[in-house]
This record gives sequence, structure tokens and C-alpha cells, in this order.
Amino acid sequence: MAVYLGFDASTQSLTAIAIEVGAARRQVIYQRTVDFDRDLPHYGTRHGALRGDDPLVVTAPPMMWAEALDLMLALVARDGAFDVSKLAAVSGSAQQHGSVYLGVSAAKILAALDPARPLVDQLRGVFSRKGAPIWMDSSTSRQCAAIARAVGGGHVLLRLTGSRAFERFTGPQIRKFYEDDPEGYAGTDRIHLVSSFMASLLAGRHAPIEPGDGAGMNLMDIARRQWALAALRATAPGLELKLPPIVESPTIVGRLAPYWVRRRRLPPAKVVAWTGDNPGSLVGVGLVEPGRIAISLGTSDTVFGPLGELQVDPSGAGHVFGSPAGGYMSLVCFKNGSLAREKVRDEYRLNWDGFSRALRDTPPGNRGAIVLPWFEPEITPPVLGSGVRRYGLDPADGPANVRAIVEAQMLAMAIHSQWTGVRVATIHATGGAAVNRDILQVMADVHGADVSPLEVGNAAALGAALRAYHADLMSEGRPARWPEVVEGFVKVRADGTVRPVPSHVALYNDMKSVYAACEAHALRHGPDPAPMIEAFRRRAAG
Ligand code: ADP
Ligand code: XUL
Repeated sequence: MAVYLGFDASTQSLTAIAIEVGAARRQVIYQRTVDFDRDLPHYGTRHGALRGDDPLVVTAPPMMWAEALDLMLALVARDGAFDVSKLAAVSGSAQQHGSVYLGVSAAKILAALDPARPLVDQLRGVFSRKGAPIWMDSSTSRQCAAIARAVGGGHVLLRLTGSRAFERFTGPQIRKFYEDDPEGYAGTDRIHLVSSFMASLLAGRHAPIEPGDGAGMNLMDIARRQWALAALRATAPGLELKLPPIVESPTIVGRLAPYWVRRRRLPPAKVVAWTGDNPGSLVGVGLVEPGRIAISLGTSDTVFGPLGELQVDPSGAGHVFGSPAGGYMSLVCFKNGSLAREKVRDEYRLNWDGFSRALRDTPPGNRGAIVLPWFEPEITPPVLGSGVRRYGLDPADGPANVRAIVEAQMLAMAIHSQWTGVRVATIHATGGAAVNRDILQVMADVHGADVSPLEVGNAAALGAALRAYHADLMSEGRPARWPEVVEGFVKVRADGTVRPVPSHVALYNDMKSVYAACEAHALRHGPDPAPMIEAFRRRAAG
């Protein structure tokens, strides 16, 4: 019997899940969350992030992530929920794109941590940039344009790296740091993703980057899974010397550092390369083979699934990442996810029960009332100037606004993920809002697909534990087929699959073009959709 520990260093929290794998038993035996705002209030984050005067700039303190890890391992050791001596390997999934900048002293400091002292006390000198830009940042449009130009155009970057230049991607963020603070950039010895930073803390040495997460940088050759020199040169000088190497996903990057072994009496378990939260979730929802998709309703909403072969989104909205299970995955990301739903919930003084009731009390199609849910600058479609747009929707009508927001999110997901060509029969739902069956009903109706909410709600953490297990088997030369690795861990929740209602599916198929017309109008490349909305309203009523 062996135990594997998986972390999810997400936007708002750090979660750990332990799984036990034996001949007769395969189960989740431990789950714990450290919430950044609540449990580490001294960093002053809101929803895990820091914002200043410029609404486009969003960062997080990397020290907070380190303290969360120290706290989490203290809890794991103290809770006594399982026999830690059986811990064979650990891995993790982290929010994607964010970057951590370390000075030359980091390698020495990481290798010589004193187990008697808290981690944060010893890391004070390691950062060459205090804040870490995170995926919610959208302040690098100028840098995106410059990088695209330097490699020969946006489509060249898209084919080379799997994505056109995106504001939140690491390359444009690095270029901005280099432009704004050339001395800080020069004093940077190593630039980590959140994932490789966390793995470095566990292993007590600089950890490499995993290709699932590396693909979210606009710097990696997606086909070769190696740094794309043309993209590096287009980004900042000498960058190749500052980036960790890229390794294959099931790579053991070290052992739990003596710091953790002595501080928490843990065994020197294998540390497996960390990936991004979306690639990690792909494993955690069991989508290790093509044909199905998953929707994660977390801080961001994401639609993702395995891709049979390398293909890119010609519209430039979607991404192709490496799949930790081999091959590729598609990903479409929406920034206005849970926080947008919370905004509407709070604006109309509801709790989640009231939010659900509003969904049940309003008709599918919302009598033609539509909202574009861009409370924050949006990623898909790209919208820099935030602002909610209402079409035929009365701002005073709470229930209609609740339905409008959920319908808008689900319609946008369906429209902007069409490029993958996957005919969706089943959606695996994960993330915090997947507990809400009324939201899942709209998802099922809009996509015309069964929606299976999964027993383990945090797919990113479960995926990390499963990747630790898989890599441990591989490292011992034991064949490990993915369907066998995930077997027994990915189960539909007891409340069961949500089925689409055929009449609603037909209505939403009709509504997709109306919603797309509202998007086009708001983005100033389409006419006033009012006549289209009116015609839809009449059809829906009839
Ligand atoms: P992340 O991992 O991105 O930090 P989670 O996947 O943990 O986020 O999701 C957290 C979100 O889940 C919260 O911000 C909250 O809006 C949402 N949530 C929790 N319960 C419900 C519910 N009953 N209905 C809708 N959303 C919910
Ligand atoms: C994906 C993305 C987000 C973050 C945070 O491209 O930006 O989903 O990974 O969860």
C-alpha cells in the first residue's frame, strides 16, 4: 500500500488530497484546504490576488504561496489522518501563467533551509521581483503586439506555441518586467511558473517546467515541447539562461527536501514535476483519452479536453497545451467565472440557494434578455475595457439577471470551443460551482450533453495525486496505463448525472447565434442585434 499526495495551488487557496493505492483499496483518504484570504490575512489579498490603481494589473505575493505550503504540510503531519511514512510521491497543479522571479542566492538558500525555522523567514532574500503577475493580469497588450511582430505575426506565434500572444501568458509578462525594470530583470537568475516554484520549494532545488504548463507561456515550441528560441528572443534578452529546462510530465524532479523530512517527519518521498491546474484537472476528471470534455467552474471557468492531434484555434481564442497524459489538450478560458456569479448573487442580495431558486423560477432563453458578463476584462472573447452590457434585460429584475449571467457563460463556452470539433456527449463538471445542479442544468441544456459532476470536486488536486502515482510506477519501470491509473478514483457524484431537456436544447441552439450577435455588436464588429433578439423572443414564447 502506498500513499500519494497531490496539491492544487489555485488562485484562492491551496488544497491537498492524499490517495491510497493498494491491491484491494484505492481511495481518497485526506483532503484539506488553506484559504489565502481567510487563513493568511496578513498578505491582504482579496480572492487570492492584489490589485492596485490600474485595473489591468493583478499580482499575488509568492511568499504567501510558500507560507501556505509550510502551513499545509504542518496540517498534513498534525492531522494524523494517514500514515505519512507510506508517502511515496507528491506532485501538484498550480494556477497557470503566473511567474516568480528569483535572484542568484535562491539555489543556495533552497538547498540549506533550516528545519527549525519557518520557510518564509528564510526566503526573504530570494525574490528579485516582489509580486508575481498572475493569470488575471491583462496589462501587457503592448508587449503581446511587440512579441507577435518580432516572430513574424500572431499566426506564427500561434502555430509555434499553440496560442496567439495573450496578456496573461508568461512571455508577455516577462517582457513587461524587462521593459519596466531592466535592473530587476538583470538581477533575476531564474524565472519560475507557479508550478515549478512550488515544486522547487518541496525539492529544495530549482525544479524544471512541465510541458502542460510550459505551453501557457508563449515561449514553448508546442510540437517539440522545448523552448522556442525565436519566441524567447522576441521576449527578452538572455531569457534562455533564466528559464528552467522543460522535462516530460512524469519526471521525478527530486525528493522531499531534508527541510520537510526533518521539520514534519516526512519520508524523502519523490517529488514529481508540477503542472498547471487545467492540465492537472484533465487527469483528475479522468479525461485521459479523446472524446469527452470537461468544464471547470472555478475562479476562472475553463472548457478543456484531450485533443487527438495537434491543431490550433484559427480564431485565436483557444489554446493548445501539452496533456500530462501524453499528446495535447485544448483549453478555452473565461475570466468572468465564479467571481462574476458571486457579483450577481451579492448585487441582488442572494445566497447560493436564492441564486439557484432564481434559475428555477425563470424560463430557459430568459425571454430574450441577454447580458455580456464582462465585470472584469475578459479573456474569451478578448475584452480589455470591462463593463457589463445588457440587451433587453432590466437591471432591477434580479432573477432574470441571475439567469442571464449563467446562460451567457454557458453560451460563450459552447460558441468559443467549437473549433476543437469535438461532438460533446458527456461533460465532466468540476470546480467549486459544480456543486450547484441548477447551474449544471443550464450547462447540459446549452451544450445538449449529459453533465456528470464528479465525487472529488477538486480535480486539479486529485489529478496531481494521480500523476504522482503514475510517475512513481514509471520510475520503477512498471508499465502504467492511464485508464488503469485513474480507475476507481473518478466517480460520478451520488446525486447523479444532469440530463439535457430536448426542448431546451433546441431553444439554446437557436439562441447561440443571437448571443454571438450580441458579442459581435459589443465588440463593434456587428450590427445592433435588437431585431434578432426580438425575433428570438417571439419564437421562444411561441
Ligand atoms: P479555484 O480553485 O479557482 O480557487 P474553486 O474551484 O475552489 O476555485 O471554486 C471556488 C468558487 O466556487 C467560489 O468562488 C464560489 O463562487 C463557487 N461556489 C461555491 N459554492 C457554490 C454554489 N453553491 N453555487 C455556485 N458557486 C459556488
Ligand atoms: C488558464 C487560466 C486559468 C488559470 C487559473 O489559461 O488562465 O484557468 O490557470 O485557474
